[in-house]
Amino acid sequence: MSRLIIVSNRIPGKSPAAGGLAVALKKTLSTRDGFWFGWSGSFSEKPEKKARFETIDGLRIGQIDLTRADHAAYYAGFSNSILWPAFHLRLDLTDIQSHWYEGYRGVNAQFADALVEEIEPGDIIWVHDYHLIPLATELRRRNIRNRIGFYLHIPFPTPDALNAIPHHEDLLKDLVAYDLVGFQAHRDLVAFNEFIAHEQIVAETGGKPFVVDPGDTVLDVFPIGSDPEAFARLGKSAAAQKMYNRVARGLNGRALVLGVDRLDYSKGLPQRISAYEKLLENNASLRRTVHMIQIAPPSRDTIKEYQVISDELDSAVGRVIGKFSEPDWLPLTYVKRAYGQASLAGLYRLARVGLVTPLRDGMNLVAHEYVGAQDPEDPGVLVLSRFAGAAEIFHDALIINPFDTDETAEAMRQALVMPLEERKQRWRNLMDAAQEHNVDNWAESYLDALAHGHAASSPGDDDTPGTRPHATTHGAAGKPGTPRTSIASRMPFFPWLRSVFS
Ligand code: ADQ
Repeated sequence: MSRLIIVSNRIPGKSPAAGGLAVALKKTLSTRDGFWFGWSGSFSEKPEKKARFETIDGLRIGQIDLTRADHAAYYAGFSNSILWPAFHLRLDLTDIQSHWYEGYRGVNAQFADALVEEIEPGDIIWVHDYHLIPLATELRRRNIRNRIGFYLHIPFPTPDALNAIPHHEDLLKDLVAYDLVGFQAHRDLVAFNEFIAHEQIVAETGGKPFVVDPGDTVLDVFPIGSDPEAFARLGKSAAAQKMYNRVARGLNGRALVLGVDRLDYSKGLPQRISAYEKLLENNASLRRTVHMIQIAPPSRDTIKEYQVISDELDSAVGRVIGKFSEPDWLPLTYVKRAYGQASLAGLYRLARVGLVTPLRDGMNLVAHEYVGAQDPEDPGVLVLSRFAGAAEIFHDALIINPFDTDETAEAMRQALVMPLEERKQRWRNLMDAAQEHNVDNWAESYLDALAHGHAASSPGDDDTPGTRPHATTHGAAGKPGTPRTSIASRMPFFPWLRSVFS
């Protein structure tokens, strides 16, 4: 089996909340040779070009330090003040400073310099997320001919939002320098195709289009998941039980409405608090029978927009507590810290309503974890945003528009009064979906497609180009000698787009 090199902004074990993803990829890497490469979390005076290796939790980890200035431009700057808000359709929150792009490309080049020394022929390279879009281009420039795949954990933007990103043409060329680009949801593949269709219209109306030639690059949908069985076991563990009992005692028979998120403006937290406010306003009889817990540890708090959302949430929470609290009943608890997976599993299991209501989200693993941790004999109800990638999988959740706080409040009410039989039936279907789309299947199907140069197979998809020979002879200027898998052949939604590529 080929060696696997996973590349991500941070290396596992060093980021604050080690989510299901790190656990899953660690598991994948533990079954084959290879290593994980990323930023160490430390700073150096000068840009480092040589990777340091160490073994963390039995995994070989390669890392480099970055200079403070490069890191600021690459991470807080271009990645999280331009790409993140634009990909989440929050152009109002972008902060465009032209010099950040240089830092972004510079760090990608630095990653490539360090990696090039370590890559052996036949290695498969799997690059993760928006911080590293240019990495394949940089590696190809250094004559790396291995198969390189990219996975985008966040949504792909609409054409207008993409057009608002400085150097987006370069970024699109960078994407098609990969052999495989994986998206979370069909919505994202459709958005990519829409950009190309839009440029075609520009051409047809006499404008100057930007031509993206996907060449041999396969673009496809690989919805990420969690390990629902592990969460089911964790939900019954002693550590989970401890949290469950502690909180259940405080609830004293009241129903728990739970939100668990990273504190980020994409997660729709002020809107969620407003919806809960409406639930209490419109249903006086529920007031003493429910309690909401929102867990939201701060993230990226050096960026101004994150301080703003934190203040906004503080104020929304204060408003609801002030408006409804009684000396012996509080409507809401807001906890600004991260919890370990076992504690979260205990809370998920206790919650009658799981609120996953982002304004836009790649997938949202909290939705998967909530489903996994439920008691099959007394499951809670998932209230899920239609703008989370998870909505393409979890059809038996109560699907809401998070911008419509009346609708979200009504879904919460329905969840709270839902008969046990309906809760069980819905949960069974949700659990089936979580199991089908678990994280092991995700990693396996992505790596299979990357190794064999084909798109993910889907039921009834009879034109999946799944049996072509391996594509291994990539050069810096295009990929001669490789089978051409045009994205038009993967366009069940836009058959008319085939003409664009023919
Ligand atoms: P995130 O935006 O970080 O990830 P999400 O998928 O919701 O979002 O959560 C990732 C992990 O963080 C989960 O395993 C969860 O348990 C953990 N987590 C969240 N809040 C926590 C808290 N308060 N305390 C402790 N742990 C917490 C990005 C994309 C998502 C995509 C993931 C994976 O934005 O859309 O689902 O990557 O691809």
